[in-house]
Amino acid sequence: MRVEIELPTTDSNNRAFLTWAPVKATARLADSTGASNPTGVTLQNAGQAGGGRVVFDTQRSDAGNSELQLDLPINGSKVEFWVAGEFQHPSSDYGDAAIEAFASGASVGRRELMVRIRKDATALSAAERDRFLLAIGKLNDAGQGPFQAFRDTHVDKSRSEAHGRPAFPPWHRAYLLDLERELQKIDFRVTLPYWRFDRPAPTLFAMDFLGMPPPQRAQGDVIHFPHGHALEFWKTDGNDPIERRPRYAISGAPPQQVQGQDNVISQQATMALGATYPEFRWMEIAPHGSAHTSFDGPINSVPTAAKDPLFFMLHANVDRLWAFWQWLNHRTDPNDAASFSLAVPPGQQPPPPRPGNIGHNLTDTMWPWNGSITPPRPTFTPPRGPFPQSPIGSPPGAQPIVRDMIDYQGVRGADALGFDYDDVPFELPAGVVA
Ligand SMILES: [Cu+2]
Repeated sequence: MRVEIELPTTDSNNRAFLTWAPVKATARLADSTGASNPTGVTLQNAGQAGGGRVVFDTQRSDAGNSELQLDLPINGSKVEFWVAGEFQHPSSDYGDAAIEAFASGASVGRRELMVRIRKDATALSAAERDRFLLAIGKLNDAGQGPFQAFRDTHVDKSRSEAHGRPAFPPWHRAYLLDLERELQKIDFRVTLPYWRFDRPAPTLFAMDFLGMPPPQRAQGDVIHFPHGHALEFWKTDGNDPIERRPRYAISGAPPQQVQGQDNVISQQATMALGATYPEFRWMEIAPHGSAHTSFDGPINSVPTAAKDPLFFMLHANVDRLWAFWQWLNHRTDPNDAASFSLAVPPGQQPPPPRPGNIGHNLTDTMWPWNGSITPPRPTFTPPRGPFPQSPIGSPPGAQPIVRDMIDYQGVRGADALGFDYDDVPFELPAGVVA
């Protein structure tokens, strides 16, 4: 007897991936020798100790169990079930999570997989850290690789596509996902780690992770890496190395307030900005902008920030804060003005006029993936695009629109975008049923 388990989020090399968002999977009797009709089978979470874990349900839910009974017909037809990564139990390598099928106490099938989740950079194992660094280092390829297109996307001439306006969170969500998919082409186990800028991160700002500048300011701000480090030969814009020097004591976190003004405010204070989108997106200034300006170097200004790999970890945290806020306040319905709105944050000045607010409306395509060179879009050749498809699913499609970025977990029924954060659960909103 043999049971075959199939997941929709499987790549062409038969590797399966899960996040916290449940997917509809199937089990069937691929070999019915000795089976009765129907055959009672138990699916179990069966990964390695300390590895990724899975939960099952008979319907789409946010409350699965580590075991599920199924009756499989002897004719081999498929029986559907739902499976998700168990919250707070992500994988740290491929195959450390698995589904195992048992019949009458004997193992009759096993499906290895990965619960692939974005994690706090300070919580990565050395192997996870080095896989990420190798992948992004390879994407850069000493300045000759595809990374330059990401750097060229985030420049002064594209600033108003993504900054100071409502699409700041969705645009950066797409930008990160585009980069993450490129990293996963290099190493399918990699996800973007995030820098929790409201907490000390001594293991991130260290020689073996993001490198360090020389101890004395007079020696310059060029980041040094140990010989053999994956970012040792990092270059952008021709021949520029990474330059960066913290303006705060690196053993701590950047200050939450500077001269009575909000600076790198805590996650709690960020949530307290408000439960509506216009209130929340004001986080673009603090903590987001303040996190950037916690350093001397390219990272502290929009046109140059993406030269530094730190940018992507800083922005993964900005995106995580949005995701956390969305979960906390149930803000996943794009048609709800509290989830997305063009309104100016309360008490703030509107940005300079932009025809039709193009690029910031819910149904607008996003540059560069739309390929547009028509003003008010930037008029230079878009460095990136169309949006890369993931080997495990098609969303958000080749030309994502702003709305595609909002319900990234698909809690309202659409397909998930394929990423999740280690501390942001999947939760079905009230009134949304399977
Ligand atoms: Cu930006």
